Amino acid sequence: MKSRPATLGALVALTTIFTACNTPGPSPSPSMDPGMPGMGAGGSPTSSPAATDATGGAMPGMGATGGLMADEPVPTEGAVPATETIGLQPLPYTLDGTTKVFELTAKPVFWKINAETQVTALTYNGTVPGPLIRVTEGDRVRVVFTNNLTTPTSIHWHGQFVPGAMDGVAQPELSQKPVQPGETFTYEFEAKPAGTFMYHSHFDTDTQINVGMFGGLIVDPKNWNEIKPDVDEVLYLNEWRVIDGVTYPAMPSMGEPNYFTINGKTYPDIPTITVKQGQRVRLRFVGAGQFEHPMHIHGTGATIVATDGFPVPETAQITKDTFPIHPGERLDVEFVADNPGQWALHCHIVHHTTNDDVEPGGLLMVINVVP
Ligand SMILES: [Cu+2]
Repeated sequence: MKSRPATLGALVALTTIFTACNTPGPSPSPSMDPGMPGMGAGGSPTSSPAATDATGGAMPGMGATGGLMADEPVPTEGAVPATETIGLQPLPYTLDGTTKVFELTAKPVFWKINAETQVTALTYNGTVPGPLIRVTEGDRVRVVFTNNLTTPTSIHWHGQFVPGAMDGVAQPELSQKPVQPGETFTYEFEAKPAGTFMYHSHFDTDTQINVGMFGGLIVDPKNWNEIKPDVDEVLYLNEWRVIDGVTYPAMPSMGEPNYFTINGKTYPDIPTITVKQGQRVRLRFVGAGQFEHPMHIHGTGATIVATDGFPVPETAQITKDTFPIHPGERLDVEFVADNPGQWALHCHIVHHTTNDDVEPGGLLMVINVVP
């Protein structure tokens, strides 16, 4: 095992350096040129709504655009221990005529990414990822969304062809105003096209998405019952930065994160997928964070059957054993489990298979093919 204290010490030292570099000050850095087009003094986009107090100054703990700065911890205000232990649970709905009505509430919770590690997460319905909304292409979908965070937010339906006013882009205000704390906003759209998607915040995205504000969205084609595989699993990948028990947004500007999760958990807390020999298995990879993850499967190849939800025509399908998943990207892959054994599925940026530099951890899970 690697020396944990030394590593942690180095990280803290690095944090201190980054903190010093990133503290907003009067002297503009090259990336915060006050003369840049579209930028106000201090580097704030002039078109963005500013979070201000009554005197017009930025609120404590908020950047000038209403979001956290990279070196600021996720606020713990209002957070309670999560009552659920796993995310992506199917979200029940009620019917209003033929419209499927779902309810989502944004709330901060303390979320365990493994037995020892707790993060402060901003969530939908208290889990990471948020619950799974699964509908059929052509369904009328209504989502009644309440914001119980202490900061504004919104929901974007990543990959869905929704009307402009339902697209959730609240920063800048292309689709709507941000949903303020305590407010409710209703989204409604026809589910199309079919495929693998996610929903996520589209306000202060550099912070909110990374610390849990994404959830499951699958739209099945109308003939799904005829074509569906025996096993169908969706895997949302994201990253965390936890220093001395304090959660920070995992941003490329802060260097490598130190925790990496599949569906909100690190190895060894990611549930094993058990399949019977001969079954057809679909894995749906989703890049929910902001780092690339080349996911490598042992013991088999798998065929890419859909990219970003769109089916790949059979004549264009390719089979691989390593699947680069970029931020925002979805790859659906399928294989027939013809090789019995316990097979690793892991990121091949192998640092991403550590928990705070300790291996094994992170983006590593087992597919158990039983005879
Ligand atoms: Cu990775």
